[in-house]
Amino acid sequence: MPQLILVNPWIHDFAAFDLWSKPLGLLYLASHLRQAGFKIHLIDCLGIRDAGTADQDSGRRPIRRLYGTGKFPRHKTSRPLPLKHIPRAYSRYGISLQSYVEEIRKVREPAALLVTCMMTYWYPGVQEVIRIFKEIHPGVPVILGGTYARLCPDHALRNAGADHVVLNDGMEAVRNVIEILLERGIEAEPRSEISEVRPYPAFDLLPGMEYIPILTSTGCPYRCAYCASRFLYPRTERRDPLDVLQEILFWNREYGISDFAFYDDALLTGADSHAAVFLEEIARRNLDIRFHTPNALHVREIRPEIAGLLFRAGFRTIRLGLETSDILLHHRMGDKVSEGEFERAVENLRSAGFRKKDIGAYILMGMPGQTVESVRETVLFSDRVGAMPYLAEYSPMPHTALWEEAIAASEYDLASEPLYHNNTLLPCWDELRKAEVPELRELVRRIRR
Ligand code: B12
Ligand code: SF4
Repeated sequence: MPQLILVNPWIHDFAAFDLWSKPLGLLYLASHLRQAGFKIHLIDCLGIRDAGTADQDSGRRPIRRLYGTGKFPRHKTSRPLPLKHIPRAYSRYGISLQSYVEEIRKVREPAALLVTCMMTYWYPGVQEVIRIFKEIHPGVPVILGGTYARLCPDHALRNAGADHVVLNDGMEAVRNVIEILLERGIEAEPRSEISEVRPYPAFDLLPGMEYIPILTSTGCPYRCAYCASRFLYPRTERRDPLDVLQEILFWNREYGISDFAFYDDALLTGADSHAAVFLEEIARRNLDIRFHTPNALHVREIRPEIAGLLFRAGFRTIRLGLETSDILLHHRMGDKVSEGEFERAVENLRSAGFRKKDIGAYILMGMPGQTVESVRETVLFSDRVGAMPYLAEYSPMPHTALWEEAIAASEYDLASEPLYHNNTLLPCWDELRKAEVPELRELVRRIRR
């Protein structure tokens, strides 16, 4: 049986935090390829359990926090050339180099290496895993897919070191991989007919799972100017709510998982025939299950009955996509929130039983044309209304409506260097505005305390 190595690479960045971060796309791919008859060896460079401490600068295990979140192990590393002038520590987050090499060596004759990458500016991790793999297994094909490849295909083709770059998602991506392997004479004996029905993602390949990310739909009906959702998933597709229910029950029953994080772009859209159906069933069963929404919920969808259901079903971490309280700016960015809607959503959540500390509001900072004052006002507004402010720094991306404006506003060459999409750089703000960021952060810290 041909064996494939699937890798979730390290993160090379100024900062990284494990906010229910798992390579869900790669794990779906793993299940499909298993079904197609391949043996899978999965290496999660961001795995915590097998991380070891060999490379960890402090020599200690990373601190873990509530509900499965926490720090990654980290090893300080030199900044890539385009970031040399940034006076900040840069690290490789994840398992040690030695652990990765050992994992790669475990497979004597891999048929291919498959690599994912979520952020456009995380490609140095991709380069590193591919470089090391090619040293150990020269001549074995390497296939790259995921968000970085899809948003920056030319850059990926030229720089990642992969032999093939797959630009599709879902079943198309699976077919592309099988075709590439067939062209190379690598064929497997399918376990069953490759079905269009999604098998569950292969979390069984990640030992010691503390939580499970769930994807119940793809796409989003909104069109925010700063977001790539429309490009990545032009159509909204929803899974059968009873299938979602079965998946949640399966992980809870078979693996004892209590924490679930939704990865949907639009979890609550059309809730009456979708999310409300499986959440009502979960609430009715009175299970020890907690839900988290690291990816924001839509403010507009938080009606009183939905807020009540979220509370009863066991939602613990609520994040709302407020972005800004400046209605004119909202209008320019896609009208995700209209006047009065945020107040109503928070009021509904509070009436349902959520406390202020359970409700977080994401506030976008660093958009072209956005002022520091507008961010400050939004932070104070969120506090006043009864939600904890969370600053989310803007990351400019190709294939978004704001891209051209972002390029024009930035001192960095965003178009040719994805490292400059890094939100830590606040690449679309000038030095004057950046100088006020520590004060904004301090304001947020004070409120959250
Ligand atoms: C869930 C999510 C998160 C989660 C974490 C997810 C994780 N794994 O760590 C959280 C909420 C923590 C998060 C945070 C952030 N995120 Co985010 N996130 C997403 C989201 C909504 C879904 C990603 C996902 O897992 N999808 C589900 C899986 C099934 O899809 P997939 O990974 O794309 O995989 C499919 C294909 O790509 C392909 N595929 C994948 N891998 C491979 C490999 C091979 C070999 C092949 C053939 C195919 C293939 O097949 C898969 C199956 O269909 C995307 C938007 C989107 N709709 O994609 C944004 C997105 C990736 N995030 C984005 C941003 C901006 C952020 C933040 C910077 C936000 C902020 N300002 O704070 C932070 C940064 C996080 C950090 N520094 O650690 C941007 C990307 C920015 C960039 N420059 O690349 C996106 C695109 C959203 C947007 N605004 O447009 N995010
Ligand atoms: S609502 Fe969220 S996912 Fe949808 S387009 Fe706007 S930012 Fe993207």
